[in-house]
Amino acid sequence: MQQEQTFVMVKPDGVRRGLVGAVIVRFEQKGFKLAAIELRTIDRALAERHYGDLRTKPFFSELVDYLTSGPVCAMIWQGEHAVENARSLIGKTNPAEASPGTIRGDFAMDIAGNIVHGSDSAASAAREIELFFGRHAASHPLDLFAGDEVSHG
Ligand code: IDP
Ligand code: MG
Repeated sequence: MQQEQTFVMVKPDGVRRGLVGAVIVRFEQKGFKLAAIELRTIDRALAERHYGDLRTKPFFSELVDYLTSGPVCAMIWQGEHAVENARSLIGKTNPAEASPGTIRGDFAMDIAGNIVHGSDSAASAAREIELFFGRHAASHPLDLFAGDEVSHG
């Protein structure tokens, strides 16, 4: 069983709409374990670094405005193939194309307000975890719930 960590963030529109709980429930129901969580308002420098690969896009400054418009809920979720599983729970970037049953498919309509972020690769996850939670958090999956194997038989 390959344990992995991924970085997930409820973006300001999701926090504003009271969807932090709904997002957490879906990750817990899927079987992820929460490894870290923090509500914080991020500055433009961090938003620009987080979305650094989109720097040349025409919507980049609008994206940074969006991400800094209120508190975000930054989380590390851990589990089997966490990056891929998180992306499939979250759904396609454009909520209009995201399937019902996904977070974006169920809770959003507009690409500029798509509620939630999830890392797109293991390398992105490591980079984003370090960016938001510091170097010590990015090293390896934690042995969080050592008793789980026993309770699941
Ligand atoms: P992802 O969040 O599904 O990984 P990315 O392509 O990495 O999608 O884009 C990052 C974020 O930038 C999206 O979640 C969305 O908030 C925003 N975004 C992407 N494309 C557009 C666009 O065409 N207009 C406005 N915002 C966009
Ligand atoms: Mg992305």
